[in-house]
Amino acid sequence: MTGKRAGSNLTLATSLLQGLKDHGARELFGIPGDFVLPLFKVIEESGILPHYTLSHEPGVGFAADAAARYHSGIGVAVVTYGAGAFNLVNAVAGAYAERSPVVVIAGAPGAGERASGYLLHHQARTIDTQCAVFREITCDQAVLNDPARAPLEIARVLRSARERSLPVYIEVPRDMVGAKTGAVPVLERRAHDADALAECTDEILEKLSQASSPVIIVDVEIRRFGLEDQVAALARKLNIPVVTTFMGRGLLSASPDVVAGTYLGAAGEAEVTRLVEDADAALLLGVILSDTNFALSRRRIDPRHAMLAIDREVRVGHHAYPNLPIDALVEALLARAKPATGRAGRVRPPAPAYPRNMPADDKPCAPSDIATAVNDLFDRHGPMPMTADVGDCLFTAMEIENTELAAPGYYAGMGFGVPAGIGVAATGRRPLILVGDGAFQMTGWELGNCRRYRLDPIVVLFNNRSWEMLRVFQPESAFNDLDDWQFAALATSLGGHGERVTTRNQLKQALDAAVARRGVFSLIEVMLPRGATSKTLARFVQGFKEARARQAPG
Ligand code: TPW
Ligand code: MG
Repeated sequence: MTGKRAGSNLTLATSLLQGLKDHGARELFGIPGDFVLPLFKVIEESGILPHYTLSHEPGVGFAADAAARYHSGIGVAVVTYGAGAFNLVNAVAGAYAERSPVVVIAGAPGAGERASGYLLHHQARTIDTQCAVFREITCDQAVLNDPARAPLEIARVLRSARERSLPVYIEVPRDMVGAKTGAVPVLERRAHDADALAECTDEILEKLSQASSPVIIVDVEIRRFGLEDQVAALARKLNIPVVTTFMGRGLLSASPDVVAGTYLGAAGEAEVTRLVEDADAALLLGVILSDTNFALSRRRIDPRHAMLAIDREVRVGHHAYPNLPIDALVEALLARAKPATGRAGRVRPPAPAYPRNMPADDKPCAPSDIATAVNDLFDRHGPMPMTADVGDCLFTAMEIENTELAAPGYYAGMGFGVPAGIGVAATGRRPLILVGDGAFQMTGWELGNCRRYRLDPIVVLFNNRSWEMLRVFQPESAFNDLDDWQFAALATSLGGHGERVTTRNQLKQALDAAVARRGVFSLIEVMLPRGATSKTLARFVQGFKEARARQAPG
């Protein structure tokens, strides 16, 4: 534990905010309401952490989630009771699914109001229904109704968020905000068994050394725990190629020498698919075993050859090692691995050929042209951190050089891209946001908050006037046709710059101009024909239909 602040005259609110900061929070996102107005007052006046208010709670949740992903630490969402908190449920469910440690700070009625005998505004069923709902989608909860116990409760919950890399829930009854309390300690991490770790490490290293074609597959937990450089070092030492999952796209962007590409099964590069499906030993680090990651496998990874570390547990074949944190495992593997000699040359995978040199002509843009144009842009100006929404924009992102990316590749909740990009911008970096018109209809309005905070994300909006992702599976349905909302024209009234482009030359010019334009958001609305998809989405749909046909009875 760190020491208590002597002679503390902390209130519960200041102690909570300082505790969040001491646990790695760098900013807060929120929307006030009467049940959190007193807390927001302290947030604003104490200045302990910078705060960003957005327009709709889903955006708050996505921004906090993306900030957590980019910090490899916690993100914080502050909302009012009931109407505010329930609006956050979907974003927190997505954060749970994708293992992003979002700390939900929710207001609640005070003790006097609880005893008033009235139903309270924003109450759904019972007063505690809010907490019950969040219990399902968070890994630990604290209701701060006792100032004496609050510091330890907060400390336990924040430790849970960091150790499990999952969302947590902290409820602040509004009459507790000014209560006197102590400082929030930073608790020591829970111990793991050193013998179990050594045995597990040796078992994994033995299997890898026996294998003739091993592979390391990485997914988001290695980023959540800040392990990308260590994993790259491990791959180099063992001379084993690394692939990311679909969800893990963007990992190890700083170590292109070890990354062979992204595993997309039947929809991916044949060489990458072979690396995974022909492997006789597969070390899966932080991998979510989801359908989006593995449903297009032509051949499943043999469980006897698989070694999986996720959620503080390691499975080696049929052996399970509970309570082994992935960071301890990676550290031990790196320390005990002997440099491999037998497999010389394997670690340098063939560099995937991402498309480059888009002809800047007057031809209309196709989705994959956007990937080419972004690759060219990054070549000219350096890579930018990215966020993407669900839709063809996410598949197009697979054709962009492996670059830092936050996207809902597993939970697939639409509306993530724009507010997530705002969350990234709040961390001090300038993101490139990829989003479809359908998703933009959901949360694109959040861009209107950029001017107040001088955030200047670049948004590339794939406008096909269509829910194209749905159309590819069900072309006969007319409901997939959307209207033309003229998004670029809205940008000025939202405080940014908007431009509609239809040709490849216009796209290139607009991207260059956006990079040069600082201080306001830039919205590049790329008009795409209905029915056109990126090459990757076309392959994905084809592979998906084949997989479905294989599974169909009869
Ligand atoms: C919260 C279902 C998945 S993809 C999609 C829908 C409606 C269409 C996306 O349209 P957009 O992109 O953004 O124009 P594109 O490339 O397909 O044209 N509600 C939520 N999440 C999901 N995933 C859906 C519905 C869906
Ligand atoms: Mg669309």
